[in-house]
Amino acid sequence: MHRTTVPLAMTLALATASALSAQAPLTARAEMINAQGQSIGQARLVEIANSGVWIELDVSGLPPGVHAFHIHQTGSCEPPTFESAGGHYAPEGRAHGIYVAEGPHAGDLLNLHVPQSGAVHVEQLATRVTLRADRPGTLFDDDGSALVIHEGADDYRSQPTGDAGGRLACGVVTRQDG
Ligand SMILES: [Cu+2]
Repeated sequence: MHRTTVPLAMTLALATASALSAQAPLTARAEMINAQGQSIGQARLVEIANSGVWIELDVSGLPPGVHAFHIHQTGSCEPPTFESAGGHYAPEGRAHGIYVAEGPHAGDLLNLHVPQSGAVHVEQLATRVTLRADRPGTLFDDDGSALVIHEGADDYRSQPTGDAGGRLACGVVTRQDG
C-alpha cells in the first residue's frame, strides 16, 4: 500500500525526532469523508523537526480534475457542506495564497491533480504548522483542525479561499501518538 518514499520519510522523521528528543515522532491522522458521510480514504500526518508537518493523503472516489487541498481552522466535518470546518487555518493572520505577498495561510497546501481513476496518493509538507501542543501554529488548538478537499482548483491568489468552490471531502485531524 505504501510507496518506498513513505518508509524513507518515516525513517527521516524517526531519526530526526530521536536525535533531538529521544521520543517517538508526533503523528496524527484524518479519516476523509465525502458529502454522503462515507470514508474515501485517509491522511497521515507526521511532525518533522524544523520542517513542519508532513502529510500523506491517500483517497479515492474524487471527481477527476484539479482540487484545492487545505487545512481548515475547526476540527469538525459535518456533511454535506463541511462548513463546520470553518475557513482556512491562519493563526498568524496572513492572507490566502502562495502567490500573495501577504500570504500564505498556515493551512494553505498545494492542489491535488486527480486522474480519471478518481484516486490520488500524494505527500505534502505544511511548513507553518505543528502537531505540538501549545506551540504557534499547532493543529491541536482549542477547536482542532480539519483537512478539506474542494470542488475546484486553488488559484493561490484569490481572497480568502483561492476561488476553490465548495467542499467535497473533509477529515478531522486526530492525534495518534505511539
Ligand atoms: Cu479549503
